[in-house]
Amino acid sequence: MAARKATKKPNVSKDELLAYYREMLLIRRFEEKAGQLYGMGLIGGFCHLYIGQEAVVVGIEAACEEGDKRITSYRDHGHMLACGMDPKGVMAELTGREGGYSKGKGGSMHMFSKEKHFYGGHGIVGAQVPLGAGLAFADKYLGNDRVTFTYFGDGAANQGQIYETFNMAALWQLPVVFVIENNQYAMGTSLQRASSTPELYTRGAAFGIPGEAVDGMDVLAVKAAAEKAVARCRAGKGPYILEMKTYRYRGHSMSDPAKYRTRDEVQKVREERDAIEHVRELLLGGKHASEEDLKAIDKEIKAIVNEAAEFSKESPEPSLDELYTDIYASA
Ligand SMILES: Cc1ncc(C[n+]2csc(CCOP(=O)(O)OP(=O)(O)O)c2C)c(N)n1
Ligand SMILES: [Mg+2]
Repeated sequence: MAARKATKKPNVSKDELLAYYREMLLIRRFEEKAGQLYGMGLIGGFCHLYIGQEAVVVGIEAACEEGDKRITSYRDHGHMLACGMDPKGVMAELTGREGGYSKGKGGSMHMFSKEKHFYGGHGIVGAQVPLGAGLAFADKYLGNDRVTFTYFGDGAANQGQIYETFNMAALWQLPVVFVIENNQYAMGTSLQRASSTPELYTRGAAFGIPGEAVDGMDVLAVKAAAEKAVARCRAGKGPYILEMKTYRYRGHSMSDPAKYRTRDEVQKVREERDAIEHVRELLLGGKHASEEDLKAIDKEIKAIVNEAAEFSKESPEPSLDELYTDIYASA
């Protein structure tokens, strides 16, 4: 991945930059804490961290309006935090406790919030993509101008159901933005080894769905691209593809020894393209904030994350009666 092009005086306010800084930092510190709790045996099962990819979801959310929907894969903690779900409820779900979003019965990959229009959290690769088109269909049917953001990975982009979805989404001109989070790897397989065409943003061409590649490590670039895509959808012009060029710093999941890439590769991205560092430089360089201001934000975020971790340890395990609830929908 090429180093970031120098950003010329971006047209963005101090408050916006501070908000993006805070939101990305919350995701990173939350994920670091989740990694620690996993190491301590407090989180079981699978746990896929989002560290490195923060600018994607924060930039997309900056272009959303109330009522817009989002749906994603199992790498979902960042998406939940960015759309305003409570860090305590997310962390308690990770530890399998009653105070979690799915009452401790779903875990990392299965959380939802109707209030925040977050539709999961899906463990089957690509499964959320047709569901995302379905959400967009519902909005079109109801005649409102809401948009659904359907996220999936570079690995998922090679699945058959993605193309069935592209066909119907284009045919029905659905208000859906397909966000491909191209973090270069699908488990231990690099995009170069698994994909006949690495330009994933062109994958809708056969269906007449336009797309573009975006520097997914630059929150401002992500926001600008998302605003364009969303305006197009709201105007009834149908689906759009945004391929976010991003990178995950940690393994695929907590149990990944990451033998398929070198430490230098990861280190280089951290040094040259880190999304949080980028905004930090814009804040300091533009004299919008001092080192002290940023330290105070860091402290504030750590307190939120520590509070979530404490809650996730203190909340009780779900009672045995819960084995029999939430199985069938009640009319
Ligand atoms: C249908 C299906 N096949 C295989 C798997 C196993 N699996 C889990 S994640 C994954 C890789 C997906 O990679 P990508 O779409 O790039 O997303 P990322 O993990 O990088 O966010 C695979 C093969 C699965 N969960 N579901
Ligand atoms: Mg991937």
